[in-house]
Amino acid sequence: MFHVLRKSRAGGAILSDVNNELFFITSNEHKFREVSQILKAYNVNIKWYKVKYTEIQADQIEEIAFQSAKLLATRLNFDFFLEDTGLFIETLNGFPGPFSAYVYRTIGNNGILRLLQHVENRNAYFKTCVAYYDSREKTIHTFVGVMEGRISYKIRGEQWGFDPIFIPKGYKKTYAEMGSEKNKISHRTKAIEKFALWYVKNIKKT
Ligand code: ITT
Repeated sequence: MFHVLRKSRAGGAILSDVNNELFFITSNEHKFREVSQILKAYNVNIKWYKVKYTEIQADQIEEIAFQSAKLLATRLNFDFFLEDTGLFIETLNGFPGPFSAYVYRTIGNNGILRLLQHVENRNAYFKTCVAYYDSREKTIHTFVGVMEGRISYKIRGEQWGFDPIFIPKGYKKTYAEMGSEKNKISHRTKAIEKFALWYVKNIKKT
């Protein structure tokens, strides 16, 4: 998806033109590691940029990612992207979804397993929405990736976030047990690959 923020100023000198750099804004080191790895295959190098900002609350992670990028675009004069991710559990009507970070911090994986105690329907999916800000065109582009799967009955593996309780469709292991194999198939990989293909075609200068 593509949104114009405001018209570009002809000839306006901007940092991204000078440096030709791409920044990934996140507070999460696991995300940064995964995304850097995925983008290597596309020859896209990124720099980690940490900045505090107030994330809006919304029902859709696409809206959260877009509004976050829009807010940061008023403060940053270079090309960047960020991403928002949620875990959506079918039997809980999509909860925690856009509230995933809060739920992880509060009840955590044990809390989710308790909510699903004696529940047979374990269907769930992860969704990531990447929002990229093009500082020259003043536009925001979004890219979505989804991975369906199910919630395990126990915590399995020691990776980050919900990885120890999520089993992707077609697999028996949790994301946490899969190690680096997660990065070949994950929700984040799908969203970042869509972004990378578009970025290499439309933006990246060699
Ligand atoms: P940002 O600074 O990039 O926003 P965050 O950790 O707050 O980092 P999100 O809001 O996108 O990121 O993530 C919501 C929650 O989902 C958060 O608690 C993560 O631990 C968890 N999460 C995100 N991606 C995940 C993944 O691939 N595997 C497991 N858990 C994940």
